[in-house]
Amino acid sequence: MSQTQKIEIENFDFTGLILKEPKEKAVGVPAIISSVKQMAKYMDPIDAFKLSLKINQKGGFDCPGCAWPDPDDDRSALGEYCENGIKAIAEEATKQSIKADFFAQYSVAEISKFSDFKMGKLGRLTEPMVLKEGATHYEPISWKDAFQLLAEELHKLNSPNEALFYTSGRTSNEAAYLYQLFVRAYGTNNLPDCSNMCHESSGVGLSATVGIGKGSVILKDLYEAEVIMVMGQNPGTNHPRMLGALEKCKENGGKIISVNPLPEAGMVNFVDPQSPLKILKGGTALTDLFVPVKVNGDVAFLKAIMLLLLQKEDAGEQVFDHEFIQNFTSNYDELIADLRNHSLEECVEASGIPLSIIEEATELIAKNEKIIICWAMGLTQQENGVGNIQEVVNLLLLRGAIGKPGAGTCPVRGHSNVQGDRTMGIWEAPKEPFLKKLDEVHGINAPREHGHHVVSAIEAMHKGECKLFLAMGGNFLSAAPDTLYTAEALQKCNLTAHVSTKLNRSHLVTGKQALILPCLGRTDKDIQTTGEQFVTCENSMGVVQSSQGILRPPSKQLKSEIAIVAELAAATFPNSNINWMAMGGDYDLIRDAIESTIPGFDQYNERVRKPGGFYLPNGARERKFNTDSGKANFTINSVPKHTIAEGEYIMMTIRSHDQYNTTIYGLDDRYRGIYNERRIVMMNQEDIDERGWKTSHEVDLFSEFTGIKREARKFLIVPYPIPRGNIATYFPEANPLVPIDSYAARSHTPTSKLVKVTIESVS
Ligand SMILES: Nc1nc2c(c(=O)[nH]1)N[C@H]1C(S)=C(S)[C@@H](COP(=O)(O)OP(=O)(O)OC[C@H]3O[C@@H](n4cnc5c(=O)[nH]c(N)nc54)[C@H](O)[C@@H]3O)O[C@H]1N2
Ligand SMILES: Nc1nc2c(c(=O)[nH]1)N[C@H]1C(S)=C(S)[C@@H](COP(=O)(O)OP(=O)(O)OC[C@H]3O[C@@H](n4cnc5c(=O)[nH]c(N)nc54)[C@H](O)[C@@H]3O)O[C@H]1N2
Ligand SMILES: [Mo]
Repeated sequence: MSQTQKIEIENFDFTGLILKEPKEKAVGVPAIISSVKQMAKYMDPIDAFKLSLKINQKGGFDCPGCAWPDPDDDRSALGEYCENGIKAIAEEATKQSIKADFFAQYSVAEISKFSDFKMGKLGRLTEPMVLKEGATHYEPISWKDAFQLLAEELHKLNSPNEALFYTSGRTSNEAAYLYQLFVRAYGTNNLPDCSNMCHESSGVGLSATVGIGKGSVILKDLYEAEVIMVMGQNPGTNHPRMLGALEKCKENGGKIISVNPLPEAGMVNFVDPQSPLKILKGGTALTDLFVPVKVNGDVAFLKAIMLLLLQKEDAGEQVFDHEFIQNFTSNYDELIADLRNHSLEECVEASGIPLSIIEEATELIAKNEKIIICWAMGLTQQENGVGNIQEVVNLLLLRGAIGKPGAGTCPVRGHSNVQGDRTMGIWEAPKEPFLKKLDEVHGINAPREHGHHVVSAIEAMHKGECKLFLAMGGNFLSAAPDTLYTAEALQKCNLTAHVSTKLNRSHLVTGKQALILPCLGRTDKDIQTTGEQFVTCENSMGVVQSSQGILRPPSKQLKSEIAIVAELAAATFPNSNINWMAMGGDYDLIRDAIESTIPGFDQYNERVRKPGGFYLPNGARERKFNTDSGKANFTINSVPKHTIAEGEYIMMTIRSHDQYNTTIYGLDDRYRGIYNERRIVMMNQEDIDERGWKTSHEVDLFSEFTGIKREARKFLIVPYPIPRGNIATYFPEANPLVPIDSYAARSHTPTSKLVKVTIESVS
């Protein structure tokens, strides 16, 4: 560790809490005003206008916000945008930029004192920088020297498995494919990615039950569904365009059930920003039934529904789809036998939900055929994240609600190309057929031994087993669990290097040496030796589309992620059989290689040039279940039990309305009525009263796990309608409390929504 470097993992200053009534309506005029303000403040007006016409349009660029799909035909002429998409774009296409003089002026230790919000507002990174061993300041380095340094450090390692190659989910298909090819040609499967912290539980649970790690529905199915149950997701903030789809469902007579410990604004009432008439009318009440589940009460809730359905069956009413169960599933008898071992009372109690509400939900599920269940982090970031997803599948299978119009599974992805990155082979546990193809197509000898996921990668660095960390995007330090432990782990590396658009905390807590490699973003024009390029992405529903930026990049020194991988590979393997530089200069060649390696990409270059792109094959959608049994599998998942000691609470760490993961756009959480402060704890009023505290009371938070006590200091209490015994804080401020060794069984996803904490008063 460099002596001069202090571990400054957070900025602890309060910014001045203001509380208002939580909103009942999402989007509408305030959202338009908020997004226009954001664009006007940080972007060049002409750039803002050009971009607003191209967001998520056919032939435009893919919004770097979320992975929600674009309509196949009826795209809004105003641009398929949303408030938070605009914020994501304004953050990237900002007119501010950071140049070498900034790094000369401020030492790493000084920059570490900036808040995440302030850091983001510094603007785009513009030239490659190096932090030399023992140095206090970053200094400029040429691209050639940067690649040389990385190549030398890679060659110095005792084994390729001592290097780690992280990916965040904004990386295009082409960049992801080339990157994993480079990593496997180098000789390791150490490809941890943000998905490990995100929807990994969905991938594992769905693969085991329905044979594909992705959802089974397309956008049209949501419009046609009779019931959509949204579980553990806050679309008003994180997938605002999804609200439009839910509204269409309602207009067609569908019902929406929202299962969440919090009454999230977007789910209560939605005003379509693209419809002036609807804005005037005041919008649609989206949620028909709000189910205030306790944190981690979802398996109990789903089992309670299944028990009530079973009671109906026992009484002679046919509510299970026996024909479907007979023809397409296995393990039905085992599931029913296990269900009979559970009592309804036990499940109702563990869910925290009044029986009457569960009965209402059951009626909706029993009376309707076309059922979709959508979910996000509330289900995946749990100890039993995989069990949660498998239980969702059990319910859908009992009702035959998969592989037919208007029905199926809908995990709503986070990063705009996180699903595509996995399709391209960004995975620590690749399957043999993929590796075999890679070997054939590129003449490499891809390693077969599985590599590190995020949690084991951090542990391996901490133990000194991994010494080089390269990140393709993201903010590993702040996104990972157990911030202090992760900081120590990164500091044990010889070299940490980040391909990034913006400065973040991962650039400041480094190995002995560090590199910042600045790259083009989604909105930037990308010109290579053979001319202007486009890239492709896969959205949450398996549609592959092109994306082409239109703005002049903020600096001539920026390279595309693809060019960076190509040049790094060429520097690392001077005598390679693979023509890395040719692929870096002409992305069509990478797409040709993808077509040869990965099923579903036939005539890739041709089909992706058609407006709207193409759908990837999806077995579950056609009731072709690619599992060992060849059928969809019912699974047995136990109801989690939590022993909560006196004074302990279960904490979930969630996103505010003004952030994109670790990027803090602003300090307000408008829909929740929490303004100008992020260091807050949402807590039930009765729990607050029990402690004798008042609003804004200052507290410290502690978590104890496997004998280690962790802390996060300085938070303010905010009364909020949340179940008793549960509290909520924001990610990443509360990440120091998420224990490194607390993760979901089988998916290794950190339990960011299930952290046992105690709260202590400061005064
Ligand atoms: N604007 C914006 N958009 C984003 C992001 C962003 O940060 N900002 N992030 C992107 C990424 S990477 C992702 S993964 C997604 C995240 O999208 P979400 O999953 O919607 O994000 P979170 O804020 O983590 O919200 C989790 C929700 O689950 C609920 N919840 C917590 N615990 C439980 C539980 O035990 N059971 C149930 N039923 N609910 C629970 C919380 O109250 C909250 O409403 O959004 C993507 N889109
Ligand atoms: N406690 C807690 N922890 C969590 C979560 C939680 O809910 N609670 N959520 C988890 C989830 S779902 C996720 S997905 C992870 C997110 O983990 P990450 O994906 O690692 O984090 P981000 O904050 O999205 O990364 C932001 C950085 O990405 C870089 N960047 C942005 N666009 C580009 C680009 O186009 N190219 C390149 N090369 N770089 C770019 C910028 O430098 C920016 O600072 O965090 C996880 N951590
Ligand atoms: Mo995510």
